[in-house]
Amino acid sequence: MSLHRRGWLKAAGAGLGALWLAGCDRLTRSPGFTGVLRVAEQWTQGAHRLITDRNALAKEFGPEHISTDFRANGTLRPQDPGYLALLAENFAGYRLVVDGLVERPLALSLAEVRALPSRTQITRHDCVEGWSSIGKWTGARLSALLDRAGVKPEARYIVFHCADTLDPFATDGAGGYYESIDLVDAYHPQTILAYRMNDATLPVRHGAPLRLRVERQLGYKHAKYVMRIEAVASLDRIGRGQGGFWPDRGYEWYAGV
Ligand SMILES: Nc1nc2c(c(=O)[nH]1)N[C@H]1C(S)=C(S)[C@@H](COP(=O)(O)O)O[C@H]1N2
Ligand SMILES: [Mo]
Repeated sequence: MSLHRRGWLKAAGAGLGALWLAGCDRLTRSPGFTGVLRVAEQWTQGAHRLITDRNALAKEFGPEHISTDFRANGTLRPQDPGYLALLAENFAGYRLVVDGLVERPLALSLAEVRALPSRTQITRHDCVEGWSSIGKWTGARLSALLDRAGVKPEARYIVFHCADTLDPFATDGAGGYYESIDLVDAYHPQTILAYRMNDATLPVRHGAPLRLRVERQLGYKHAKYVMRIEAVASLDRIGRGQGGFWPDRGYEWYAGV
């Protein structure tokens, strides 16, 4: 399942390269072949670098670098009645739904989310609009949540459905914020569902009660106000089919930093 997939991804660069080289070993003495081999080697090294770089950690900072005024962007306070009702009772009735292509669909209270294995990290948030802020985040590891639900082998993406309608004028029902990531980012150690920011409860403007941190990508991938997490095989039938509110409006789906 997901673990196999991750193992495969890690092994892929080295494994494919090794197989290729072993199979071609006898040919290396034929003079005309070494050039071809060198090209192949460069290609597999390139592929290896691409794959392993996806697993590398984003830079982390010391506490002295935390921004005194972390900017907020996009929705700052959802006006959706369902969200306002949850907020009014301090999210006592909030349940994080995990469904789609999973063995065990979940509906977890915030206390249950906080009880999952967690991670704290000080990272820089880069918005596509040209500003950056450094903040300290604590949250549940998405990998732990997904392992609890049991991601089915046919799942390829994890979708985050948010509470806020960012475009109330969308007539096709695609005005709600959502985002999606692949399983490499979903299982990345710094990918967390944050419930604390700078050692305090996550404020509403930054996505209370839960917001995604996916540190290898730009700000718009970091879904705030996460209500539901869905494992899917294809993004085609979600929103307008491009994998996110902003990707549906022309932004890149993969926004590496
Ligand atoms: N639900 C939701 N998530 C969102 C947005 C939004 O409008 N709604 N804006 C995105 C953008 S463009 C950025 S830069 C970050 C901003 O996070 P911040 O408000 O904590 O700085 O949230 C992202 N996630
Ligand atoms: Mo952004």
